[in-house]
Amino acid sequence: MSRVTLSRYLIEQTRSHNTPADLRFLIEVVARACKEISHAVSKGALGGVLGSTETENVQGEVQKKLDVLSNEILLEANEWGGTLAAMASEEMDEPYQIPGRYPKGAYLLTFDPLDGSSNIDVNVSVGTIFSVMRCPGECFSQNDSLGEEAFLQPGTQQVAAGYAVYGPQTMLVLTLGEGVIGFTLDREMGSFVLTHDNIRVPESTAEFAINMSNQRHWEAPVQRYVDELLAGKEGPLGKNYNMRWIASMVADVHRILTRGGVFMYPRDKRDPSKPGKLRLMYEANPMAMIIEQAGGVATDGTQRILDIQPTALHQRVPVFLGSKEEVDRVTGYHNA
Ligand code: AHM
Ligand code: MG
Repeated sequence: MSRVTLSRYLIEQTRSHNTPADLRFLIEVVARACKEISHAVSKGALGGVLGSTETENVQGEVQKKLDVLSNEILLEANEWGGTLAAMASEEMDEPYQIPGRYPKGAYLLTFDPLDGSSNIDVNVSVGTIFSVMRCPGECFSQNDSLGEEAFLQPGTQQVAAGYAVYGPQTMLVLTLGEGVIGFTLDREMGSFVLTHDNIRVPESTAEFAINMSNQRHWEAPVQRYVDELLAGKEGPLGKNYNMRWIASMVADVHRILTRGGVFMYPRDKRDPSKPGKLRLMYEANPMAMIIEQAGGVATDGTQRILDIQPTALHQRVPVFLGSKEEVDRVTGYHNA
């Protein structure tokens, strides 16, 4: 059977599912940028790209050289194609405006250019997460610069979401709102090849992912749930659970899409101004769309992540996602 590349898959989608041609082009360009980031990440010390810059991002976090480089790669790849009204990145304070010399388009692109970047220097998987929405109304036809309001749409409005994971293999996982598929980068050919059709998250699981070092800061429902997981067969859940924490959301979510599991980054009591660590627009929403499209569940502990009305571009939210049985249970404990 001939190999189905990302380009071919997207062209077939355009024909059979009326995926608009400009959305197809946009996804192709994002994928091309991910190939470039994959290449830079894989060079490591040989490319002089490891280590930190002197700067901090808007979240007050130290930026890695590869955070900055990946951000630039995504901006440069996507600014000229005429598909976008604006972009927003975890690494930038304000929305990025399409330069006046290029045409504008109907979509908004948000991304975390290099998620899990604390893992870069230790050669552990990192990734790029992205989300596509429509620019509301005819906002792309205005000459003015776009403010963050255009981006403040609930995750249900996403028309596409995906991530690239830069691990032993580079993979691109994508949803256009009708299931989830995965492509593996063939480095010799330079193309993403369809390798994972119709990815599904198993409903039940015996594996969980959480940063246990924060345990003393968690709220009561999470304390209760994790106590029960740790109690194993002798506890109320009646089975033994295994734990994994990669500290790259992309890699943890990829494992859950592959063999099930529950991922948690709860709110904790350290800093009331930070309700969780992960960002709604760059991490939680795209991953929630992917997980739901694969049959899993994603909540902030009390409600569906995709229903949250964003109030700020860089808003943080608690995240519980993965196998339905477990996410429903921990969400139920919050709502009890
Ligand atoms: P980043 O976008 O600055 O890399 O932060 C997000 C990452 C996630 O990939 C991961 O799940 C989490 O932070 C790990 O946090 P911690 O270091 O607290 O374990
Ligand atoms: Mg990041």
